[in-house]
This record gives sequence, structure tokens and C-alpha cells, in this order.
Amino acid sequence: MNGSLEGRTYVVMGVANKRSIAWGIAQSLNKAGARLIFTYASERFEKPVRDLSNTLEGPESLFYECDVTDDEAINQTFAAIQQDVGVIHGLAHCIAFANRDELKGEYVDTSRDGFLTAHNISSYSLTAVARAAKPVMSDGGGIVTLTYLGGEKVVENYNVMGIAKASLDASVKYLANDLGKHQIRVNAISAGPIRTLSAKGIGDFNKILTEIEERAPLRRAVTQEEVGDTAFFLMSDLSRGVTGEIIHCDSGYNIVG
Ligand code: NDP
Ligand code: N5H
Repeated sequence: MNGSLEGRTYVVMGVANKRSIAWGIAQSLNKAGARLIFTYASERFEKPVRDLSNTLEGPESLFYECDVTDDEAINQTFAAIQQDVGVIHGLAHCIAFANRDELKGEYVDTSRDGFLTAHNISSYSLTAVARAAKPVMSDGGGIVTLTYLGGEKVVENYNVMGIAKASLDASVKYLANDLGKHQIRVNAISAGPIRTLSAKGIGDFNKILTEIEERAPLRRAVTQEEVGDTAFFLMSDLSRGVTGEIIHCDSGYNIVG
């Protein structure tokens, strides 16, 4: 048993730029020989994703637009993928969104609209995507999503995203139970803080990183490459007995009281 992904095809959703965790995952899968399929929220992001993928060696990548708030778009994307490649062996869901004004102040002030938006994009989308991917994963495989400690414990300013991640974490378990009989595994990576576009403009980010450097067992932040390699593990046969799991790739920070 080795971790080669040669001859396999994986969907990576959520590359915005070279700092995206999704890009770290794409690079790890590519190194293992996989063919990649990229999806992005709107046409506007097609060129940056194509430009990034041109830096990869190996099999040619494929590209599809897929706004995860739109069921029709999700169904059309996976129907097109099935038509174009036949079978996929895994999927990385690296998508989240909450209105910026809900990511400061107190959670108690979250609006109904803000709550529903965060849950729609950051949690429900995994279920919708897993359902559409299921028939295309006819050889089984691995679905991976990204979560954060703020779904397990209260983290200042994470607010409604924490509630959405708690819902996502529970979805991972229910989906793992439903899809296991098809040999489709569903797992999450709880990543430590990484400076991505989503994290941009968040006032206390430096303070959060300093805390990690001082208190996490490894005394340093994690990189997108480390999260990428964890995703590779979860999408390869090396993790064939693992499903419904939330693996922390966070320098061990979550264990410190
Ligand atoms: P990025 O900003 O790089 O990625 C977020 C992605 O979400 C973007 O590519 C964006 O697409 C996509 N997205 C938002 N709305 C939609 C939509 N309606 N349809 C399709 N795609 C959409 O940030 P990260 O890499 O940090 O985030 C990836 C995941 O990692 C998220 O789930 C995040 O919560 C999680 N995470 C991040 C941590 C961090 O410290 N950075 C820590 C722990 C977890 P587009 O650009 O096309 O709009
Ligand atoms: C405790 C923290 C810091 C405070 C909370 C941050 C939460 C971030 C998550 C969400 C997904 C960020 C977000 O939705 C930003 C948008 O409002 C505005 N940005 C955008 O629209 C950009 C252009 C696009 C690309 O972004 C998205 N998401 O579409 C948590 C941090 C220590 C860790 C962290 C940053 C976690 C996380 O979940 O991302």
C-alpha cells in the first residue's frame, strides 16, 4: 500500500489564490500524481485558478464554475464532470463565508440573514456537494472538508462561523454514515490559523498567531502545505479505515487548556 494517486482524479473546490488552503491541497495531490478538477464560485475567478494550475506538472487540470449556493449549479457541475472524466476518487471542500460584520462583536447580535448565509455556504454546501458527487465516486474514495476549533470551543470574533462549523462537523459524521456503504469516506481537517484571503482584514489575526507560537505544542503555526499533506492522507488509500473523523492539523493547539 502506498500513497500514489496516479490514474486518479480529485475535485478541489475553493482556490481563491496561492494562499488558499485549497491550493495547498491541490499541490499535495498533484505531487502524488493525481489529475485535478478545480471549481470556483464565479467566472471572475476562472483566470486566476487557471494561471495557478499552469504552474503544476503532470496531468492537465479541468475547470468548472460552481456557486455552492445554487443546487442547479452543483448538479450541473457534477453531471459535466461525470460526462468529461467518468469517475472521481475524492473531493476537497474548502469553502466558507460569513458576512464580515458578523465576525466581530458578540455572537448574540447575529442576524437571521447572517446566520442563514453562513450556514448555507459553510455547512449545507458540503451535504449538497456530497450528494451530487456520490454517483461520480463509483469506485469509492475520500471527501474532505475544512473546519476550525471555533466550532468546538468559543473563539473570540469567530461568532456565527463557529456555529456553522459545529454544524459542518456534525454533517461530516452523518455523511460518513450514509456514504460509507458506498466506500466513500468523509472526514474533516481542523486547521490552525493560516493567513489566507478569508483571514484578511481580521484585526486580531496577529494576536492569534502569537498565541499559537507561544502555547501550541509545536510552538509554531501550521502551513498550507501541512494541511495539504493531511488532506492527501485522507484522500489516499493510506487512510482507508478512517471515516467520520476530525483531524486537527494545528500544531497541537487544541489539546492545550
Ligand atoms: P480562501 O479565502 O482562500 O478560500 C475561501 C473560498 O471559499 C474561496 O475560494 C471562495 O471562492 C470560496 N467561496 C465562498 N463562497 C462561495 C460560494 N458561494 N461558492 C463557491 N465557493 C465559495 O480561505 P481559506 O483557504 O482560509 O478557507 C478555506 C477553508 O478553510 C474554509 O472552510 C475556512 O473556514 C477553512 N479554515 C481556514 C482557516 C484559516 O486560518 N485560514 C483555519 C481553519 C479552517 P471565491 O474566491 O471564488 O469566491
Ligand atoms: C477567530 C478567527 C478570526 C475571526 C473570524 C474569522 C472568520 C473567518 C471565516 C470566514 C469564512 C471569512 C469570511 O467569510 C470573509 C468574508 O466576509 C469577506 N472576504 C471575502 O469575501 C473574500 C474576498 C472571499 C475570498 O472569502 C470567502 N470566504 O469567500 C478565526 C481565524 C483565527 C482562523 C480562520 C480565518 C478560520 C476560517 O474559518 O477561515
